[in-house]
Amino acid sequence: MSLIPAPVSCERQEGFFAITASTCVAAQGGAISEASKLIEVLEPAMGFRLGQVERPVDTDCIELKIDSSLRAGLGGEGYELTVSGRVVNLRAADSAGLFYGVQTLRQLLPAAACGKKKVEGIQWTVPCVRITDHPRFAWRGLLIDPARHFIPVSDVERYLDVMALHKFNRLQIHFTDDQGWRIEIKKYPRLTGIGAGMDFSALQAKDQTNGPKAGGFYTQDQIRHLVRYAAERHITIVPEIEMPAHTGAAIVSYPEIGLYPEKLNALPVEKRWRAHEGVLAPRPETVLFMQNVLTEVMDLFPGTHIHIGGDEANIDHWRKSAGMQALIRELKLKDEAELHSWFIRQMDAFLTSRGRQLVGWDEILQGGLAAGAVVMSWRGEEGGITAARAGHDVVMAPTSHTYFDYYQGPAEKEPKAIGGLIPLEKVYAYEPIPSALNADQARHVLGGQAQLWGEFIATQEHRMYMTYPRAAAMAEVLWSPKTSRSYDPFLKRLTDHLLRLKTTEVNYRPL
Ligand code: TNX
Repeated sequence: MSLIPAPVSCERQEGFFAITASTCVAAQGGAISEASKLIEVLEPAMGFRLGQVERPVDTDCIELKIDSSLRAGLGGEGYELTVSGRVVNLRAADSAGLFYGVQTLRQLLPAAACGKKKVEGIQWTVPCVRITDHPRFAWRGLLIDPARHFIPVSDVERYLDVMALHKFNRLQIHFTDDQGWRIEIKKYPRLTGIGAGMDFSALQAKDQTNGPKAGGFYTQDQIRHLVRYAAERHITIVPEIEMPAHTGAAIVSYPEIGLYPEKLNALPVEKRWRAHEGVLAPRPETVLFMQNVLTEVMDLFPGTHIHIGGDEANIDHWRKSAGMQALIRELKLKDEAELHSWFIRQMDAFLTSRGRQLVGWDEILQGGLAAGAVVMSWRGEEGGITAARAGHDVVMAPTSHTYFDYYQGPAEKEPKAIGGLIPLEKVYAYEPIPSALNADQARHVLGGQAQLWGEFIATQEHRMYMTYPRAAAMAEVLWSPKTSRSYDPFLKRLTDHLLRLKTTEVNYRPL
């Protein structure tokens, strides 16, 4: 029984339950769709489809049941799983809890159950257990970066599949950056017409790409499909649209939102990539442009949180621009830093008035924020601490422990990475609640997220190699009780867990 992430409590009992072609899955109401998913996910490896029924029977039956009385103790994502020799009982207050209970059930089966091909001659047994489980944190995230290297839809689907097995519930997608704009916006077709076509990363630094071309984008239909696909796995996709910096691809496509439209418009597209200054000119027209983009983004993504980036703005470019200096005076602001926070607040007010919550990297803290904004702390813990003390919700994502684009072993033995060193053990040791926070402030820590920035990652194989097994460690950091965290027992469980990843055809980094 090598469960990852480890459950809150698990008692092993005598005996086994065996799943055979005659086992039925019983569910009613809100449990029905989760029962169907269970049947679906077991079918490829087992080679048979379990029958779905309404009423449970007292033998050879897996019952999934919504029980709202569990909410007080377990929340919507928690569950109780009891396996006896005759029946399996899975109960949760919500469908999310049933889904996570099913993931645990999959892990209780032989590793072969995770595979996509039929396996013969195997007994599909589940050890008898009593498990009570619920997550420590509400935000259990990973980030992928199709802006730097485009990620085909089917690869995003596989990424979501494996996330689900680890009980992650947020996937942030970094759709836009200097190197590419990857999301169709109907009002501004050149964003993808031009901004998605260039293999800018190859232009910029040849050694950053070693695979297929970086170009490509998601149509709105593909986005809707991915949102639905993720939701079926109880994962919310958090879209990230970068501003006011990391916006090169947008500026090349629409020079009028940048600092020097006259200069850029005079150049052919290919030449613009090197001539633009990569930061927006936050004139009223530009604010409107980005708000129009966000309107379409909100239509596509039903989740509360919309990420607007906000990091690494080189405001020196504003200092040197006569137009931006005039804008600062016109808006009665003090300097470039105030212009940055003024711009973020425009977006904040816009999203808030439409019932959404802005999320941004910790640079958005400078200059004050609306109460609803969520801060993602990446330059260490400081941003998270300041934000939580000021009453903002925070997601911890520090470069020290959660940057999965960093090396995970000695550089000479690893594929080329951006730098750094974050081995498995370091990820496992991460504590998302900064010790500087008191209990009240700590409640603002929604959870944590690991970042797989894509500058150096061009293929799905490499993506999986960088993600696993570190994401298995991160999953446990974010789900399991702090008190049960212990590295050596985790490593033992991980050895078994890697068999599951192997049958799932995940190209994880060997221990
Ligand atoms: C910093 S983290 C960035 C990304 C890069 C990453 C590389 C953050 C908010 N900005 O744009 O891809 O470092 O590690």
